[in-house]
Amino acid sequence: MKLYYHPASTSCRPPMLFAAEANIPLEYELVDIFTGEQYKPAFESVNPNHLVPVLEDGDFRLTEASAILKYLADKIDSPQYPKDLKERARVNERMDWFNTQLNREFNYGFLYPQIFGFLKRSSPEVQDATVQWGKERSQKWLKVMNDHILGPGNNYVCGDRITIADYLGAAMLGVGEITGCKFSDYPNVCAWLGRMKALSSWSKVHEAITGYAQSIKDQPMVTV
Ligand SMILES: N[C@@H](CCC(=O)N[C@@H](CS)C(=O)NCC(=O)O)C(=O)O
Repeated sequence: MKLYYHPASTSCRPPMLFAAEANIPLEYELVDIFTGEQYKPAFESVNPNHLVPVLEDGDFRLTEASAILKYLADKIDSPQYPKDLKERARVNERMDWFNTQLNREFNYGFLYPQIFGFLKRSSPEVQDATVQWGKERSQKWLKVMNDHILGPGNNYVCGDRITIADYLGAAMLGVGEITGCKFSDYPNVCAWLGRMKALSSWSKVHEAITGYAQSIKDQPMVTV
């Protein structure tokens, strides 16, 4: 199987981390999204959304990090995507929540406008309002995560065992950690992120984004 990817991409890290931890051999094909390779005809024919990741398994192509994680887990019959109806529904619920609540407001609404030039808003007023709004919304979701999703009996987001939902969520929050968020008001979130960072492949998979964060470390950042 082949994964079209970019190492600095938050959406690529979950399948990369899961594949590394589960010893799933993947051929990696770099798509340089910083130079616009995703818009060139060669990649457009692979994914007309112009986005990575894309998984290729023979003549089957799959986009969306969440769907790719589920496919990889099922392909190897992984207990990290349980078969039991309710357990699986819980994993799906958490993954949808990460994609549609946390990622949208924590990354796209709060961090990315601060760290990626092309997402900076057009005036300082709009930028400040965007970041403030994103921060407030992120705090809401982090509190839900801290108080209701994680905690005693829930070392991971679906209970006491790691699932593919943890891979998705940890990559999304990992960007914050790397850019200076301490999450100190959310001790359960900190402890969970610590458990995820202890995975043996974590550092390698996060090398590129850690390097990027290092390059902007003197830039002022609003954090949580
Ligand atoms: N919903 C997609 C989002 C993928 C995505 O946003 N990929 C970004 C990198 S993290 C990308 O390829 N961006 C290129 C661009 O916007 O031109 C998923 O979960 O896989």
